[in-house]
Amino acid sequence: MKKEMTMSEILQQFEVAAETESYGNGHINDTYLATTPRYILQRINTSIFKKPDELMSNIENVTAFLREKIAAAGGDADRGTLTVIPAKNGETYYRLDEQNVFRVYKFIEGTKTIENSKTEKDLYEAGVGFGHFQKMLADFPVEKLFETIPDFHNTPRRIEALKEAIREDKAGRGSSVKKEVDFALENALWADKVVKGMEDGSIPVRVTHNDTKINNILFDQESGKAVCVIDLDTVMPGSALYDFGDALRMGGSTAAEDETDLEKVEFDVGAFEAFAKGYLSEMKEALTETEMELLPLSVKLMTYECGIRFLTDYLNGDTYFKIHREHHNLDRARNQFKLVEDITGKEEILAGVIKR
Ligand code: ADP
Ligand code: GN1
Ligand code: MG
Repeated sequence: MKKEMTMSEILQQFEVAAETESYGNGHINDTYLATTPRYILQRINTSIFKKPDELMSNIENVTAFLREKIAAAGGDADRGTLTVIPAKNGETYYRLDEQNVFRVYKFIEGTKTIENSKTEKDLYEAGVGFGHFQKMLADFPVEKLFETIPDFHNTPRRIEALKEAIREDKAGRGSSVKKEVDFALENALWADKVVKGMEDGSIPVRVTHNDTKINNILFDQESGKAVCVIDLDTVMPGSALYDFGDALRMGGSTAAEDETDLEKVEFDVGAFEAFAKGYLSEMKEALTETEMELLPLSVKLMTYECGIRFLTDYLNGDTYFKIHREHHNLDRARNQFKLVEDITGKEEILAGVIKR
């Protein structure tokens, strides 16, 4: 930090008096738990989210919109969506300096996140949770949203970024990842499918979450039902296919995203079926025929895209995703590419599941 301030002093800017400890397993922001009473304090990653005011405006608008919807349906809005605690200065965040921008949320009690070990019931509930989230936002005024990360799921642009990273080879790692680079480029052929469809109008543009990892949903500790979709930093115009595919990228894998024993990394058809059942119980009426058909492909696409993002970051010297060991991003990329191969072999089975 340029200026020095303890986390407790930061919290005082939100009129919260509490101690803090590090919390959660996110790859992007620094998350702290404020104890007694409990709040979530986050340092927004401003090298990724360059305009925190626009980011927080999105979150304020989306949560206010969801709050009304949930209350109108007789639900508990304090649990069903995030509550932003404003800072003393009246803003929704506190800026200490350019690198240190903080926000506080109410801690949603009685919930848990699921990292790796997940059951079919968890996946069904996650499908309901993300599907319901998307359904509630169907009539959100899209013109109110800022694009917090431009071209976030523009897969062809992600491939261009990979090519640039290969050319620049900033970290001198290019020669060690030839196999992975070849795999990425050989598979680039089908990767523009969703982006093209959105451009030519055959795939509708919707308000989507865009980061539907299973640990971005809070489940009720007792009933296991989805309570709240969190990590709203990337809520932007997008495709329903992004949210469906991204959730199964992690939710459908038999192993963790960074498992290095690739024998253990497979795509679980049962998990796919369970998630799809939950998701379609909310979204079946809203989806077009084209979207339905592309559900299996979306899983392969989002897994592939994430793999090339990890590989690109590895080539760039690990500047985007947090890493916890040497070659972590390369391990993640290899893992995602193994999953892509496995999904490719199962595409017909997945299409059969959706038909049923
Ligand atoms: P990142 O963008 O780094 O992934 P998240 O917003 O997903 O950060 O938060 C990281 C973790 O903190 C979540 O996976 C969840 O476990 C926990 N968390 C975040 N917000 C809340 C909240 N309001 N109540 C309870 N837990 C939360
Ligand atoms: C990041 O923030 P987190 O950990 O929920 C990333 C996602 C990736 C994911 C891979 C803003 O998600 O796009 O799919 O890591 N979020 C951002 O695990 O880039
Ligand atoms: Mg997260």
